[in-house]
Order: sequence, then structure tokens, then C-alpha cells
Amino acid sequence: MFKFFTILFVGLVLLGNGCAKQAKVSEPTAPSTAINQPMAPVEKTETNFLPKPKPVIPADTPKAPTATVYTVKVSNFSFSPAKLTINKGDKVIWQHDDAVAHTIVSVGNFSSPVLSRGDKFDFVFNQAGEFNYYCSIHPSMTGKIIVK
Ligand SMILES: [Cu+2]
Repeated sequence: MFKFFTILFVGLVLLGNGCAKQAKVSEPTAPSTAINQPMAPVEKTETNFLPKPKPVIPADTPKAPTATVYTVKVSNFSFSPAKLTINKGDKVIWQHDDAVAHTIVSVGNFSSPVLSRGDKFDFVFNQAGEFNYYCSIHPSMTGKIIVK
């Protein structure tokens, strides 16, 4: 009985090494010294049968469309650019840079407080359309935002 198990064990060891060699030969990147290595115990060669870990590729997660931020300069009694075309969801920041105070008013849509140099006012346009605005202190100052 003991003999039988011994033969079985030797057979398994030989089988294991045979497969291990095959696996190594099929690997073109394996160093040539690997083939010349002395017969390794079965426990060690078993790692050769493990599937190689696949590189983790991050799934393509759909990104929300990124909103663009536009800046309109308020200086020299004018808005620059006076006419701006943007997409729905974009944000416009009016950057006040003038010696005189101004406001940004679009009747029924938005209205800034009185701004002085260094102040900012922003509005996110979530509706398509044309938005005319002006300075309530100097009504000749006008601008337009076109939202597509
Ligand atoms: Cu003004």
C-alpha cells in the first residue's frame, strides 16, 4: 500500500513539473534561466498555474457635461464682451473693474447688487434663450447673453 502512494506521489510531482515547464516555455518574456532551474517542489510551481492578474481598467463612467464658466468684464462703462453665446448650464461671472459703481440687471431673470471695483456677480443660465441686461445706474450700458 505504501508503495502505491509513493508511486502516485512521484507521478504527481513529475506531472506537476512537466506542466510547470510547459507554462514557462510558453512565456516568451520569461528569462532563459527559468528552464534550467532545478526541479522545484510542487508547492512552488503551483503559482505558475495561477492566471495572471489582469490590468485593472477603470470603467468608462459617463461624465456629466461640464459647464463652462465665462467672464464678462465690467469696465469703462461697458460690458466686455457685450454679446456672449453660451450653452445651457454655463455660468457667467461679471467682474467689476471700473472706478464707477455698476449693476447687472436682466428684468425678470437676475439682478446684482451695486458692484464696485473687485466685486463679482455670477449667474448660471439653465434656460435657453436671449437674455438682455443693462446697468440700472447707467442704462446705456447694455449686454446680451444668448443661451443655446
Ligand atoms: Cu453702470
